[in-house]
Amino acid sequence: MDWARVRAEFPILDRTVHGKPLVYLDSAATSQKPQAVVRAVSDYYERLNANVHRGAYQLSEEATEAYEGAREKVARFVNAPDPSEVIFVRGTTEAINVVAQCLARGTLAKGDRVITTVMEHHSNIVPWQLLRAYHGIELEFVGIDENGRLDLADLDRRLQKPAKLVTVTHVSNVLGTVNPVRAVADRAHAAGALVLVDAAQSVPHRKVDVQALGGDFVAFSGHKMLGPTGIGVLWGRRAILDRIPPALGGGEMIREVHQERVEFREPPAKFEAGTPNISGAVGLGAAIDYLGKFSWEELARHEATLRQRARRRIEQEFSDNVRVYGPPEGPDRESVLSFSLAGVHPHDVSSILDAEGVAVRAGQHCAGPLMDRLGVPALTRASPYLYNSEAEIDRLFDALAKVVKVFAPPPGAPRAGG
Ligand code: C6P
Repeated sequence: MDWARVRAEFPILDRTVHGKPLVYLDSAATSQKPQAVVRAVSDYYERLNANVHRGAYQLSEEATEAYEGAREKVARFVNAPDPSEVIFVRGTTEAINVVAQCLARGTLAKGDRVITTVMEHHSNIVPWQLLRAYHGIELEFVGIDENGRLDLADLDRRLQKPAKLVTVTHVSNVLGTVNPVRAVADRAHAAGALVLVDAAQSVPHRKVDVQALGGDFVAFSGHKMLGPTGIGVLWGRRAILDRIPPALGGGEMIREVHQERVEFREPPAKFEAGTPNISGAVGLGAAIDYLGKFSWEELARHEATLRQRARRRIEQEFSDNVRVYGPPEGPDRESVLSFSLAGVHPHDVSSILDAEGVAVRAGQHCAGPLMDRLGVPALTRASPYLYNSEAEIDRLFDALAKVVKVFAPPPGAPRAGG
């Protein structure tokens, strides 16, 4: 694969910041979009725009076809048994909140146990904390080991008592750990619990097959996988979707409404109240088509090359002052590279990198409990994707060398700024 040509398909990557060519290394926060996705969205508005599922006219039928076509693409992309199991939502956060609200209505009751993990993003913690506060559920956190891997023995211990749900991230947005979701799901199911998988950080980088993962719900966001913002997916097993009540009520999701009675439509409509993000779904479909141009293996090889470059530079030049978090290179390690630089706050690191044109994220990464567990206030995170090059990884570390110079002068040297 000619990755330089791939990069050329992302117009934003041509721009400069602070007079320097942009090096975008924050794709775990949101990915950039190829021209094909931008064009699909504008094309939708230029040629197809109408509301879906309502109009008895051609334009609405075409918009509906485009929207439902995107659903079918998503279903094939994640190997869902049926497109009716694919619910369009705003993103991972909304998907998990929808599950929480649906389960709060009849499945989870006061005292029921929900098990999450300490490495979750806030979007897989706070919805459950809300159920704890307002519905009286109990919430527990599975721990991690020194390398940032999930402690399966801890999960087993917790599953010895009845639990209703185990909810786990497939890939950590901070540690890059790829969790053994199938093993977690099998254990949880054996204990009679449902399983939710947060696939926000895995779907952009590796084949996610919802059937192979073994969960009951899988959530992910379009904007991290080259698609537009404001569109995401909740996949759920049809038998469960049939059984649980909807989270939101309104138009589109009903069969009949009378003063005393309401009947819902079948999934997915039951879970999609109101006018959906039609252009977003079309853009997500275009992102899936775009990703389909690469094999997962060649994408993984490219990302591994970038990571190896980063690791080499760290070992050779920063071994004294940079600490990388998460498991070592291996099959259970994904792209994100979170690190601390001795004596320098991550916000200072990221501002100096920004001045050099390098965009990374600094802070808690919406993972407060994980920061507590790691005993750090914040981390700097570089998260490359398919459009990045080894030369850009070098730009990151050349800029980091400047950070070191500014903040950590060798003993005896004058401090920067006098
Ligand atoms: N993580 C990051 O910089 P939304 O915002 O709904 O699209 O995705 C939320 C979310 C859920 N789970 C995981 C594992 C995630 O990484 C994210 C988003 C971004 O790490 C923004 S905080």
